[in-house]
Amino acid sequence: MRMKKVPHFRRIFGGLAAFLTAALMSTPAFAVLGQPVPGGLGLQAPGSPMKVRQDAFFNELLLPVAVGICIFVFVLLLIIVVRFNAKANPVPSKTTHNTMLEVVWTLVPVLILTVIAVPSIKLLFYLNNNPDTQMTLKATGHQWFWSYSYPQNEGVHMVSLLVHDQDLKAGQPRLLTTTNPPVLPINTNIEIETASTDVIHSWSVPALGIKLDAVPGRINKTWLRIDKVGTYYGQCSQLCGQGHAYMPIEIKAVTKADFVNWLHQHGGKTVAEIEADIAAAKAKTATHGAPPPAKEEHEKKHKK
Ligand SMILES: [Cu+2]
Repeated sequence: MRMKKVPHFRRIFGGLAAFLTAALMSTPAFAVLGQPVPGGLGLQAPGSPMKVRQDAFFNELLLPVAVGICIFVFVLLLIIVVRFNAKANPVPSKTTHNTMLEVVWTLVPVLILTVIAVPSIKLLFYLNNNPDTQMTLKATGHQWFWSYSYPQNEGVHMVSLLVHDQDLKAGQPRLLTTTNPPVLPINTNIEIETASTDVIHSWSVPALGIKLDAVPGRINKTWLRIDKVGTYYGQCSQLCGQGHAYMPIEIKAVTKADFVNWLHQHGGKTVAEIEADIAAAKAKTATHGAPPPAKEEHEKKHKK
């Protein structure tokens, strides 16, 4: 019986290992930036420095720790099944306490969690501390779509609706494509603000490493920097009702020059241009700082 089982086991494990290796190695080859791929394993390819750091945290620390713990528990289980079954071990030990073992199995998990906590908190600080941002995008959640505005440019806003299956063009991913995606420049620190007009939604784009709840009655803020030109897709990530699956997020990341062109086409101005306007207005109104005319003079003027 035993002789027969060994090759069978080896075949299953061999096949599994070959499949995992092939799948893991082939993922980057067909990885598409900004969207999930059929049969994809692992996280989406990064398009932002925040996602690069999240990937490193997951792939270099969390995943090895999790796999190590799984293997350790699996091996312990195998030992118990083989060595301590009723046949192999007819008279079980009556031991109930072991001080050393209890100290170890309390301390080791605490140590593992501490090791994870340090880089985790560092990463949270990086993600949450807005550096100097050069522009703002505000995403507002509605049941069931997103609208966007550029607070520095009052006139520039858009409503992003789901493109239904029958209207999809070649290459447009299903349930992710929108009618009117917001455009953002690459290599720019962008403040992201979220708000909601009804229930809690969550604005999430996996390849950019961003997920921010959109809560009615308040504005949440974070920041984003995009490294690569491309189209990035995401979905509402807070169960918000019947149409939750049908409010995708699509972002077009373009070069700074293309962004300025796009902004001008939509009647908007860059932050630098707005600042120049303000400086010019300040220069023009500098003389308005003079004291108001005396009371008598003012009355004389109005009597006429
Ligand atoms: Cu939602």
